[in-house]
Amino acid sequence: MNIKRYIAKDMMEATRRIREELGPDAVILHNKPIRKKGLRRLFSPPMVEVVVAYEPQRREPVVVRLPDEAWRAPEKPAQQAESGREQKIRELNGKISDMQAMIKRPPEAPATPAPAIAPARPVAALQAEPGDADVDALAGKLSGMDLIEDMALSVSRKAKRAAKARGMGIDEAVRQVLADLLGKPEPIRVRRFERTVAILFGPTGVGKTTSLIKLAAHYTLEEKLRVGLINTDTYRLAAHEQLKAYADIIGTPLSAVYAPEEIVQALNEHEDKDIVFIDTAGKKPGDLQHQSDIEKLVRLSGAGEVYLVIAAPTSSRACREIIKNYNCLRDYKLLVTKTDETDSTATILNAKWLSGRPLSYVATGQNVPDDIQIADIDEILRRTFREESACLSRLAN
Ligand SMILES: Nc1nc2c(ncn2[C@@H]2O[C@H](COP(=O)(O)OP(=O)(O)OP(=O)(O)O)[C@@H](O)[C@H]2O)c(=O)[nH]1
Ligand SMILES: [Mg+2]
Repeated sequence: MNIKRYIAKDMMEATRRIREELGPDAVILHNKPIRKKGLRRLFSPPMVEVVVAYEPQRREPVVVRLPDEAWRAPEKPAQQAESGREQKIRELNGKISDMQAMIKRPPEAPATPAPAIAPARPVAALQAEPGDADVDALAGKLSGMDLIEDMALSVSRKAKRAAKARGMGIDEAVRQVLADLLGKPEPIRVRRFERTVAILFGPTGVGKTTSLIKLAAHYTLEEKLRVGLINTDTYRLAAHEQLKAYADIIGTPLSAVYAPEEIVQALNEHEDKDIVFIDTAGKKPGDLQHQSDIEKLVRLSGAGEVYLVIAAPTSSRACREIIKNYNCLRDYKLLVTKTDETDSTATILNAKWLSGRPLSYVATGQNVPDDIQIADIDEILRRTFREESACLSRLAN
């Protein structure tokens, strides 16, 4: 890894030069405003110093170009011409695969937690009350679906009690207990006479940027609101390029923030907007600097809408760690992505149980802007029961 220092008139010029000379994988280590020394400082504008790390073999200029075809609409007869919205959506979808190729993660960045379905724990390990064999068995089934064990046990006990008290089948009782646990989803609350600021956090690669752009596209194209975007993930140049390309297609202005303190100025640039979405870099577990940046971003932005993004194919163990890592966020909602990649609803239930925070959206695929929806509790329950309905029904007798 080599280090190089750049002096430029502003951050935009610096990032352009860095990208041209070192390619998209260069990592900005540090930036600060500087001034010339002595009297000359009075007559010259402030400059910016940027220190960059890069892999030497990547010193060849790398100019990232997207294939022209991704931008070009297929030729159609006049009577079949697409509406502006359809064309934008199609362009967005066409762009996604190019963006993915463009974003090269630094090697140390951990991949999305692998889907891991834990084997069912022995029933004895669940420490159920003695003699309550039905509860034991039910809790065993639920934890076999990779539900957190204490949740599995609590749900089983409550369901058993409810089934007895109300004379209902155990599957119906479990359904009701889980519905209570999931609660009512809380999507973005757009204030009528006030700007709404929404910020998304989450581990690397879970779909923060994609979800943010889906929501931004929805509010711009469907709701016709004035939307602004702010990117704080400016260490990876390609990440900014990703968001910039999306923003250009939707037609929303994008600001870049290089230190949490700059968020105030960036928000001022979007004073006239109805909603401002703030994208953030993925957090690696135990990264204390990142934790402090998160706290600063929330405090300085005054964001009323804070989202923790988690991917559905996340094991219960990883889910527990993620919720713990983000306990610096006091008030947030859960946004679960990649539900199309697994049949399991365990992450939705686990994250809800561990955090106690409301669910907001689920993302169901890579298509922008369509593959996101407000969490549908009935659908989540249907999917949960599709998995284990046979087992639960047997316990009813
Ligand atoms: N299958 C599926 N893929 C998704 C979904 N949401 C995002 N992705 C894909 O997940 C990958 C990462 O998405 P990003 O939006 O860049 O993730 P991120 O959290 O912003 O990543 P970092 O900024 O690198 O931390 C991309 O390939 C997306 O297309 C989803 O709901 N389903
Ligand atoms: Mg991102």
